[in-house]
Amino acid sequence: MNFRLTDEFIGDANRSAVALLQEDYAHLGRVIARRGVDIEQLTDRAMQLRVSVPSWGVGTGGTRFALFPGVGEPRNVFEKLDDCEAIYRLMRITPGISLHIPWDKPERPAQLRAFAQARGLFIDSMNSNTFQDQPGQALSYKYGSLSHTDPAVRQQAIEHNLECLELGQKLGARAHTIWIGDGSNFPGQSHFRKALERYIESLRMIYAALPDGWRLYIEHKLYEPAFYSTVINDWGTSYYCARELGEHAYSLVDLGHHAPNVNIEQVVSRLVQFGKLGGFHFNDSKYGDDDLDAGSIKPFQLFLIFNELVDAELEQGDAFAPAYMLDQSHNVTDPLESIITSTIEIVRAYVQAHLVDRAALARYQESNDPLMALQTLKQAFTTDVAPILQMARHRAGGAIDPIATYRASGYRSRKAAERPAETRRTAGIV
Ligand code: RM4
Ligand code: RM4
Ligand code: MN
Ligand code: MN
Repeated sequence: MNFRLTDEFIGDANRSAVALLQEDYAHLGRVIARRGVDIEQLTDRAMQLRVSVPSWGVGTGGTRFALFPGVGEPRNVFEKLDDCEAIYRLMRITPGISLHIPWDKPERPAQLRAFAQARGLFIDSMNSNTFQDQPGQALSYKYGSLSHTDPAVRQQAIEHNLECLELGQKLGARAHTIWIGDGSNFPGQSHFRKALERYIESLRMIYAALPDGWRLYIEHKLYEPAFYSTVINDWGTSYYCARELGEHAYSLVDLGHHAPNVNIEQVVSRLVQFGKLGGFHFNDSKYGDDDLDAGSIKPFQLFLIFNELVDAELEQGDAFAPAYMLDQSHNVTDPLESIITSTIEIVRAYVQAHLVDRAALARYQESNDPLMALQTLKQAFTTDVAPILQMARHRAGGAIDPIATYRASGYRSRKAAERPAETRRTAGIV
């Protein structure tokens, strides 16, 4: 027994919403036509965007104080993919899945690959984990992994990453993301330069084994779990490492991994300019690496980031292909609902960024008219593009109102019956 969301159910749910959608869509089409924008082009773009879902985001996450699991939580990677399928059916732009190893390590990779394929999904990226010790592991990562002072620990961490690459090849993945928890808690504890040298030396070994056509993403983070310093603390360090390694290494920007008030859109612009923007871990935050839902706290920032991305996309065309991935921890919501609404916010920001009158913006920038430059951005940001997002989903076979459709399906209570709770699951960020 495995309840699945069907196309028929979604089609039925859409039926009652189509008439109003068409009205709203036609009206919005007229509004933006006045600005010289063709709504059909925006809808096409919304349909073509792809956002990857993290396998670890479909289970309830936890804080360092507690984890309050929900009902019907996925207990293994197959059940996580079942949940990803439900998201995909409703959204239609989320077929790519990021896996975390060893949390998602399959016994038979070919079986997992086929399981994903049968659900319209594919594994697009791998993530290594050297920030925890696993049962039976020979050496501890308590004092670091790829940058550890002991070469034997570094070797163990390198081998884990090599294993991820090998497994990823069997699963059909095309990218590998490395985030390490390495750093220090006290001044003097670690020699900054030596630690970074050791990290780069380890990364060279991993990069040398990167399969053809793959990308390596280096993810920085300024603090946590190390609270005084981290080895890959900021985008500059990440950029330097990516450049040292070679053309297939890129920087990955997790929105929650910066100090408060950092101008992330400018960081994005710099990485674009230097040809090293690999992709994103989207989420939102108020204070630190809060892993809240994308667009829930600072929607204008998300828009400004997409403003940079769309600017680059229009200039570089298909050559510009950063990976748009989510990385969130859902503590108080149904994780599927959070992933769905976060995906909607990402598409919203993307479509709004395409609404920016770039010729006018360039003129205001050249003539030093800050007020009108901001107004040009604000005009796009304040346009309600919901009918475009709804129409894009509808045309792709997804849900006009994904949350209402998901709730009406009874998916969560069906899973609660199918998946009796276990005391501790592998899903979720703790
Ligand atoms: C909280 C707070 C409380 C303490 C818990 C464990 O952050 O500081 O006082 O009891 O941690
Ligand atoms: C980290 C980082 C990584 C993610 C882990 C679970 O903070 O964001 O991307 O793999 O959490
Ligand atoms: Mn991340
Ligand atoms: Mn994070």
